[in-house]
Amino acid sequence: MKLYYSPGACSQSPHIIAREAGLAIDIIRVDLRTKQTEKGEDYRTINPLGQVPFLVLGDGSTLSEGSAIAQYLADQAPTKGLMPAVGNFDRYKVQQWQSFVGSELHKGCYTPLFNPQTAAETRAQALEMLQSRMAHVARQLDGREYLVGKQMTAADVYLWVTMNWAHGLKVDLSKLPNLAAYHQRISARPAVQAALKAEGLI
Ligand SMILES: N[C@@H](CCC(=O)N[C@@H](CS)C(=O)NCC(=O)O)C(=O)O
Repeated sequence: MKLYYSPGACSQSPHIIAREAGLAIDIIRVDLRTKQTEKGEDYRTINPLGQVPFLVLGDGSTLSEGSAIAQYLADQAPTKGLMPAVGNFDRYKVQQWQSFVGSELHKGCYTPLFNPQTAAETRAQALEMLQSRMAHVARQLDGREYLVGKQMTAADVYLWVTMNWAHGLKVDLSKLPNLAAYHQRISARPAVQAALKAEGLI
């Protein structure tokens, strides 16, 4: 299995899931600016969307969209609890949070914040929305260690990755103190540290 990634991007979420699940996976770095892989291939010939993450299985089948990739990888190791079983209501709660992170946080707030061409007013709106959506997350996490159930799932990993972006963009989440403990809890996991190291970030 090959996972195309860019250091610190949303592809880090399936990368961590693969490590948490103990799967043998080759990670291949993509330069998102030049759309070249570390092997010098034109990435668009592999994924026409030019985006990461992108998964290629041994038989050549491909999967795009981080949430789907994370679910697929998590389901390869069902005993790890990264994705609750089909039919368990918690599975849909994990999917709910994956959609929330993907649409309301990642695309809705962070994408305009990452774009240097975003107008100041739109940027201010995205920041305000991010604060309010993270306040919602913090309320949901009140008294809980993870978003769903008692153990970390694919949704927590995706949320954790986006929380790192807040740090990089100097978005102050310090008024939401339970988020710091949540972030640290996930950061401390060996698979998370291993993924950061493999991506050259520590
Ligand atoms: N809908 C995709 C979005 C993936 C995405 O936005 N990837 C970003 C990195 S976090 C990317 O590849 N950006 C480069 C580009 O869009 O050209 C998913 O959920 O996986």
